[in-house]
Amino acid sequence: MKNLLDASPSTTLIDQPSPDLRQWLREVEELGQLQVIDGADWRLEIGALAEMLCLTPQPRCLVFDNVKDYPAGWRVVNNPIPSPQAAAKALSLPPAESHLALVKAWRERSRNLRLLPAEVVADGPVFQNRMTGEAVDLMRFPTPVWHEDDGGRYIGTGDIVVTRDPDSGKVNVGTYRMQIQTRNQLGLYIAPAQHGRLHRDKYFERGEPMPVVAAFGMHPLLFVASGLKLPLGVNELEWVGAVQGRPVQVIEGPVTGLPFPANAEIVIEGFVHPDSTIEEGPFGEFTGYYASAMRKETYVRVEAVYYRDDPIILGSQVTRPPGESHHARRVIVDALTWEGLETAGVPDVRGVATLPSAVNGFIVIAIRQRYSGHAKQAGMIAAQTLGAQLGRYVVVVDDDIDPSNVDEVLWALWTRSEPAESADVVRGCRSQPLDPRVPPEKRSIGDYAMSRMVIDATRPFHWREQFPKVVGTSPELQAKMRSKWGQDFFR
Ligand SMILES: Cc1cc2nc3c(=O)[nH]c(=O)nc-3n(C[C@H](O)[C@H](O)[C@H](O)COP(=O)(O)O)c2cc1C
Ligand SMILES: [Mn+2]
Repeated sequence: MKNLLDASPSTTLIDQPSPDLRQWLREVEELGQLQVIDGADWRLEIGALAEMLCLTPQPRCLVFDNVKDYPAGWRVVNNPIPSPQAAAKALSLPPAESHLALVKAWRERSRNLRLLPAEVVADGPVFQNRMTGEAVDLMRFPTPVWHEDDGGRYIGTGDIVVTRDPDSGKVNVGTYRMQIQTRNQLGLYIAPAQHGRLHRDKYFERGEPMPVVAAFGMHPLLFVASGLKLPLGVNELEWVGAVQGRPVQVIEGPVTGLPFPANAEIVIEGFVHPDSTIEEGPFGEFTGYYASAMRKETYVRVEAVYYRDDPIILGSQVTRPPGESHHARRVIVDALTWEGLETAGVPDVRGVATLPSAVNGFIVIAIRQRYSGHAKQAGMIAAQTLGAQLGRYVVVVDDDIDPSNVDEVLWALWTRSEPAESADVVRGCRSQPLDPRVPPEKRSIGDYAMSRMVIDATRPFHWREQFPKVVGTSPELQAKMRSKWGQDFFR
């Protein structure tokens, strides 16, 4: 199926090339948020520095150059979208002051989003170098060993993996981890229910290998989209085209026919064969735990590799949260949860935030209470939205609380909830194998359902007017202080 344009909105910038990772790095440099690090070892040092530098007050996008054992210019990037400012840029939104402002701006934008088919081109920078057949050698790239107990080198962390549904012909792009096993074997872990996994199951049921394309190094919006649970059937390349207002330029791979960005840094083509497995893992995961022991997993037999001159691997140091910034993705996920609440008819939602320290295991909803039961309704529904995939806790707060501010949320939780009355547990909700708290006996039978707690931390509706008055300098008095002592005084 060709991804040719059937409709192009007037705002489309067809004559311009799709932005690539290099252009993005220049933009981040202009923001003053880029840091180049020379001389790190691919064995653990890139991973350690990436983790440690994400914990600084103002984390930057890191570019590792002159990696030990590799030529200058063959780089590894981490934390490509280091700040809310950069997130706004990546999502083509005007700069916004707060997380909530970005979520609101995104909700406006996404209402008019129309998928934009990719533009197929014959050639691109990714074809500057190639290795095929026996010449394929994945060891050529400065792939890090990210964590001390990892089972090997993971070239696929900030990757995009392209597959096609053999029934509908629809293309999907997902981020799934890829471990280099040998010079032409790439481990590929796709969790159950992922779109790429549904594709794989269909090919395997027919006894056929699954064609796969993966790119390492591309504009970070592609990585954002690829790590997002967009609806099944949505081609993430078309979604990126819609957000950027111009089609993503793709090449259809000579081996698989699958599309990949023409200006990607490194691309592989190959096949996942049924009944063919290799040792994969362990790997330090985003939950903050090593997810799985070394075990048998399917892999890609790589038939061709294309790469640009001086290729750049886009990595993602997945580690104990908050880790690298997933701000752009959070904006979209929070907007989706908000949308879900409105679709279900919950009125007066004023904010939604997942807290970075708990990935999507802790969701906060702010509402303006309208009736008794409103808060619990919002919490129960939010607990089952797509945003709550690895959900654990949902806390509902009044709209004087910024749901993205941990201090405000904990204060509200402590002072406005009463554990014996305000919390409810829902059992048997969806979780997944990466959830570290799934007990061994359930894990062994493939039962990953876990419980969720919904906590109403709003002022109790029926006596909210009698709730003690909040202490704090009023906005008016704050403004007066600012104008008297000057804005800089409060930095
Ligand atoms: C950095 C990063 C690494 C990820 N690694 C994996 C992985 O190894 N396996 C997996 O199944 N999902 C992984 N995910 C989650 C999926 O990318 C995400 O669920 C996405 O929705 C998958 O795309 P799909 O919905 O089209 O299947 C990762 C996400 C990110 C952001
Ligand atoms: Mn998908």
